[in-house]
Amino acid sequence: MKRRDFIKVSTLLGTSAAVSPTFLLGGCSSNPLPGTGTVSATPTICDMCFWKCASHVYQEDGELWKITGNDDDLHSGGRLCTRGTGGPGAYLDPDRLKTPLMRVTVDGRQTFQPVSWDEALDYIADKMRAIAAEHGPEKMLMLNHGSGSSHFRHLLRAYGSDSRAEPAFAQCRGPRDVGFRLTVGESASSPERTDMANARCIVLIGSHIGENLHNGQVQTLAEAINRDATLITVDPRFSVPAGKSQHWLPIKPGTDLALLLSWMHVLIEEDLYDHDYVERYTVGFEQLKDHVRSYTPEWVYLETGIRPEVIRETAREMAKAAPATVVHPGRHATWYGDDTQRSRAIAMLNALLGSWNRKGGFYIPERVSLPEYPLPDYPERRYSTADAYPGKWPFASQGVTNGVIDASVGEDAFFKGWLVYGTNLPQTIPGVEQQLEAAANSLDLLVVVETMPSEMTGYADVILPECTYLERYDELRNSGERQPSLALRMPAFEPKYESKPGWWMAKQLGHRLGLDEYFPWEDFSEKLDWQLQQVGSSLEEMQKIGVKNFPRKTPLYFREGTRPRFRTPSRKIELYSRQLADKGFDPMPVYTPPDPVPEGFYRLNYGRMPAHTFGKTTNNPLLFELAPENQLWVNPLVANEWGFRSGDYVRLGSPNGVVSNRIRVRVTERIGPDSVFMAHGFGRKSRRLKLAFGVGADDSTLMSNIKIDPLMGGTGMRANFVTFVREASAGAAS
Ligand SMILES: Nc1nc2c(c(=O)[nH]1)N[C@H]1C(S)=C(S)[C@@H](COP(=O)(O)OP(=O)(O)OC[C@H]3O[C@@H](n4cnc5c(=O)[nH]c(N)nc54)[C@H](O)[C@@H]3O)O[C@H]1N2
Ligand SMILES: Nc1nc2c(c(=O)[nH]1)N[C@H]1C(S)=C(S)[C@@H](COP(=O)(O)OP(=O)(O)OC[C@H]3O[C@@H](n4cnc5c(=O)[nH]c(N)nc54)[C@H](O)[C@@H]3O)O[C@H]1N2
Ligand code: SF4
Ligand SMILES: [Mo]
Repeated sequence: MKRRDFIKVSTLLGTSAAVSPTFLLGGCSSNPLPGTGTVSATPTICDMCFWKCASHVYQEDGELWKITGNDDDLHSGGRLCTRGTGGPGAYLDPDRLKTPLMRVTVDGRQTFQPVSWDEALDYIADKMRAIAAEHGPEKMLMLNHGSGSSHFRHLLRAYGSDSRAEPAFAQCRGPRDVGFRLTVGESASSPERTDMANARCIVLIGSHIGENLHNGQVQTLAEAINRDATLITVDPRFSVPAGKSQHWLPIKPGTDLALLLSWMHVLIEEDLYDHDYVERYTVGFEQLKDHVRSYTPEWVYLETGIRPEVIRETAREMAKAAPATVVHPGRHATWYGDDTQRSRAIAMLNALLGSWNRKGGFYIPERVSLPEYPLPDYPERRYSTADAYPGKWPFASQGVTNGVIDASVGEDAFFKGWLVYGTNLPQTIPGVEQQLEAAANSLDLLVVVETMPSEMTGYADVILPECTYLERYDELRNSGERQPSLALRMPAFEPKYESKPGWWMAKQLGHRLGLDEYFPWEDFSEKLDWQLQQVGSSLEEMQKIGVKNFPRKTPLYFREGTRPRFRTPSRKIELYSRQLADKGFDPMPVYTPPDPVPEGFYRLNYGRMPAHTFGKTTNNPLLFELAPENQLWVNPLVANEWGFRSGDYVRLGSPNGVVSNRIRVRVTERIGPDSVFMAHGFGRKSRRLKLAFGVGADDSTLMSNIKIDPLMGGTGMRANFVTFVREASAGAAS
C-alpha cells in the first residue's frame, strides 16, 4: 500500500491530501466504478513540477482513471505527491490552448486569431530565416523551463544558435550552483545529491522541505526524522520542517551568512572540524581561520537574533555527527543578492565537516551512459549567450534571463527573435513587465510554446499549443542520482484539440528551415528506441516497465585517502577562492547586513505550498478544488494592530505604490511580527485562466527592490517590503 504510506509521510510533514481519483469520475454516473472495467496502465514521467517522478496513467475502458507512482522508481519511492496525482487536471483543463494563434490587427485592435499549423509554422520559419540571414542565427534566443524544451534547443542548435536562458538559473538555483562550483568544483545537482538517507544531522537553511514538495527529498527527510537524525532548521518562519526539528533557529531575515561564518568560527575555535579532510582536500584554511575570527557567536547574535549558546550548541551537533552531516544547499537561492557567497559559505561549512562526497553528507551522482542518436554536427556559432551582455556577471555559468531580456530591447538590440517554452516570465521575474513589453515591441519574432493561456502568451506574435505531458513522448529521464536509471514518458492519450507534441513542432520547423537531416525520425519514439537498444533495453520493454534501473559503475562516495581531484583550478576544495580574488570579488564570503524594514512596513516572505507548483498548476481544476487561493500569514500582534482576523481579505501595498489583489489572512504565531508570508504563483492576470484569474495575490507584483548578484546575475527577491492597504473591501470577511 504505497499510497497509504505516502499519505502517512505527508501528514508527518503536515502536507495536504492526495487528489481523490473518484473526483475524476465527477458524478458521471454512466461510468462504472473503478475496478469493474478493463484497466490499462501507461508509463509517464510527471511534469507537474520539475522533479520528474515516474508514474503510471491508469485508464478504465479507455477513460482516464488515475495516475499513481511507479513502484520501480527509486527517485520517487513509487509515490506521487498531491500535485502528481492531480496530473489529470492538466489534461482535462477546459482552458487549455486549443489551436495555434497569431496576433492580427482587426479594425485597429490587436487580437489573436486561430490559424492552421501550416500557417503558424510557415510564418515562424520565414521570420527565423530572415533573422539568420540579416543578423545571424545566434540572434534567435530561447527562454525556457522544463525538460520538454530539449526539442527546441536541438532545433535552434541545428539552426545555428545556442542562445538561451532559463529562470531555473537566475531566479532559482543559479547562485547555489555557482557557489558550489567555485568551492568544490561541482554543483549540488538536481535532484540534490544530499545523502539525507544516511545523514545523522541535517541542517536546513530556508529550505522548507515538506512545503517545498520535491517528492524523493521529502521522503528521505521523513526517514531521517524517523531514524532520529538531528534536524536543525534555520528559518524566520515556523516552517513544516521547523516543526520537526530539535533546533529551530528563527533567524532575522537576510542574516544567514553571519550565522554560517559564526558556525565556521566555532568549528575552528573549538577544534571540531575534520583535520584530515581539511588538510588533504582543501586550500586556504589559514586564510579562512583569520577571516572567521571576528564572527564570534556574541557578535553574530546581535545580527541574527540567534543566541550565542545556540550557535555553539548547533555547531557541536553538526561536528558530532560529521561526516554524516548535511548542510543542505537549498534550491531557490536568489534571496538578497549575496547569494553566491552565501552558497559558498554553505559549501565551505560542509568542507570543514568533511561531508562532501562522504556517506551521510553528499553522494556522487551517476547517470546511465546513454549514447546520443547519430546526427550531423551542429554548425559553429559566432556568439554565445553572454555576448549579449559583455563584461557582466563573470561567474554566470548559464544565460541570465534579465540580461538577455535587456539585450532584446530597442532597434540595435542584440537579440531579434525569441522562442519561449514553458516559462511564464511576467510572473517569474519580478519587475520585468516593462522590459518584456519593450522587448516584445522590438523583436522581429516572439513565439510562445505553451499548454495554457499564460500571461506570457499575451506578448506573443505566435502561440503554439503544446499537448500536455500525458499526450506525448519526450526525452528519456536520465538524471544523475544514487542509482542510475532511465524513465519513459509516452502518450497515454491522443493530443486533445489541435495541440501537438514539442518534438513534432521542432521537426516541422526543422523541415521548413532545410534541417531535415537533424530530424531523421518519423516519430520521436524511433529515436528513443534506438537509444534504448544501445543500453540493452528497447522501447517495447520500457513501454511495459516505464523505469529501468542500472547498476552503478563508480563508487557512491569518494575513496578515503585518494589523491584529491576536485574540478577547481587547484584540484582541491577552495576555502579561499583565487578565482574570485582575481576578478576583484571577496575571496571569502563577507557578511553585509540586509536593508532595514521601513517604518510601517513588513518583510515580504514567500515560498511554496504543497498543493501547487507556482502558476503552473493554479488553474488545474483538480488542484484548484483542493487549494483555490494562497493565504497571507500574519502574526497575531500585527493582526491585532490592524484589526484583522483569520479569513479576512486584505490588500498589500509596496513602497512604490503597487497594490496587490485581495488575499485571505491567516493569523498565526508561525510568522514573526516583522514579516508576512505567501505562496508564489497566484493572482493570475490572464483572463483566459477562468479559475485562477484574479484569485489570491502575486508576490512578484509587490517586488520592486531587486538585489542582483554581482557574480552571476541572480535576482535577489527577499529584500522587499509591504504594508496593508485600507479600503472599503479590506478587513471585511468574504
Ligand atoms: N516572485 C517570485 N518569483 C519567482 C519565484 C518565487 O518564489 N517568487 N520562484 C522562482 C523559481 S524557484 C522558479 S524555478 C521559477 C519558475 O518559473 P516558471 O518556470 O516560469 O514557472 P511557472 O510560472 O509555473 O511557468 C511555467 C509555465 O509553463 C507552462 N507549462 C506547463 N506545462 C507545460 C508543457 O508541458 N509544455 C509547455 N510548453 N508549457 C507548459 C505553464 O502553463 C506555465 O505558464 O520562478 C522563479 N520566480
Ligand atoms: N509544492 C511545491 N514544491 C516545490 C515547488 C513548488 O512550486 N511547489 N517548487 C520547487 C522549486 S522550483 C524550488 S526552487 C524549490 C524551492 O524550495 P526552497 O529552496 O525550500 O524554497 P525557498 O523559497 O528558498 O525557501 C522558502 C523558505 O525560506 C524561508 N526564508 C525566508 N527568508 C529567509 C531568510 O532570510 N533566511 C532563512 N534562513 N530562511 C528564510 C521562508 O520562510 C520559507 O520557509 O521548491 C520546489 N518544490
Ligand atoms: S514531486 Fe510531485 S509534482 Fe513533482 S514530479 Fe514528483 S509527483 Fe510530480
Ligand atoms: Mo526553482
